[in-house]
Amino acid sequence: MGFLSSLLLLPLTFIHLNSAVNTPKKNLIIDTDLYSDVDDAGALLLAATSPDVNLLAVNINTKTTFSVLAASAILSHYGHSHVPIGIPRPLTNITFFDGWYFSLGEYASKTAYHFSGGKLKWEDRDRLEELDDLWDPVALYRKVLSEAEDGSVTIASIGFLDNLSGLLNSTGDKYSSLSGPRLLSAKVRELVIMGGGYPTGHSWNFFGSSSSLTAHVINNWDSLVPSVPLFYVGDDVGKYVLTGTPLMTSGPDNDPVKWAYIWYSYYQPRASWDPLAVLYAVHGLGDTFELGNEYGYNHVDPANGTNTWVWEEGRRNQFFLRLKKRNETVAAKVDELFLQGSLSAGRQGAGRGGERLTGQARKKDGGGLLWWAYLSLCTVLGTVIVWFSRWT
Ligand SMILES: [Ca+2]
Repeated sequence: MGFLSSLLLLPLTFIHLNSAVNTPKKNLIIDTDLYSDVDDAGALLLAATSPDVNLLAVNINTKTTFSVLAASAILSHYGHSHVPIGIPRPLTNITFFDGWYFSLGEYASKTAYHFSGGKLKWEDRDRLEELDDLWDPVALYRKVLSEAEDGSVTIASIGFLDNLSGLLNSTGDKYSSLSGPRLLSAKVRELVIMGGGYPTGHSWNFFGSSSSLTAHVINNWDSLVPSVPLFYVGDDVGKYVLTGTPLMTSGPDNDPVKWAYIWYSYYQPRASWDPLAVLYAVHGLGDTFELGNEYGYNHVDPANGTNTWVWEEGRRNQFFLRLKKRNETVAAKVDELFLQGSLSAGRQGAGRGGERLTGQARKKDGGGLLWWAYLSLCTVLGTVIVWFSRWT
């Protein structure tokens, strides 16, 4: 087949790609500690802008009003103001302070204030607990799961496991007569947990809130919910996948996650623990991940949150992931998705936040448009090259 004939077939290629996009979206619930690290915001960006995701709910597993308001602002910016949000009570007004490195900034309150266009508004921060729009996380889990198609939901836990522990303890209610474990068994396809080290580790997500609640979920999962596989994205997987620079330098100026990264890291790229967990939750292993084990299970010490992999051949329901590619290659992929998602929201006019930012703080986003034009050109040229090499 000649080169010109191949060019004529290009539209068919795009029709094929389009049909792939029309495959059923993945039902996803995110459980996040959007507060002490900005990679949660990056993970929300990926989930909210992926064409392959049907975002059912976002549960917060800290107790600060700023986490809720920031989540609402981010979801609203990407056109998902309808997605329900849950958080445990009572709420606090505590903000993040970097007492480890004394180098990281606080972003949740700034995102909440400067991009307050979500369903939950900055002006309502003192009466959030009274609002029907703010869910109890266990009730939200139960409502959303009860309404979902059987075996269709993926849960991505990218913070503490307190809410999931509550769900496991829950009993029948107005949403479902099933207990928490039975509801999970009926509705959930897989649970993805960001946290731990493999084969052993001491992870913030496991000890930072409650080691005993983490142990409750992980140590009892296979007996309470044996039909649902559990996948771990360990601390080592995303630690050296440094991302955020293209978003910070070239993302649209009205994007709350761009600003969250700037406020948190001062233009330094950040580890991608949570974005990689969401990437796996949405796309599976793909060409990015591989399984680190064939058998065994995770055990968490309820006293201190330390985890250890137990190599038992008869247990084949839990898996930890490894990267299949170099850290830099995976980082480039995440950065591309960050920027594509950010720019797509800007083009659709979904994001109108950031009005409170001063002119001094804002920057022109012309670089973002140039980057998008460059990506589009690369896509077209890449398609032409593939067809040329295949058919000539
Ligand atoms: Ca997190």
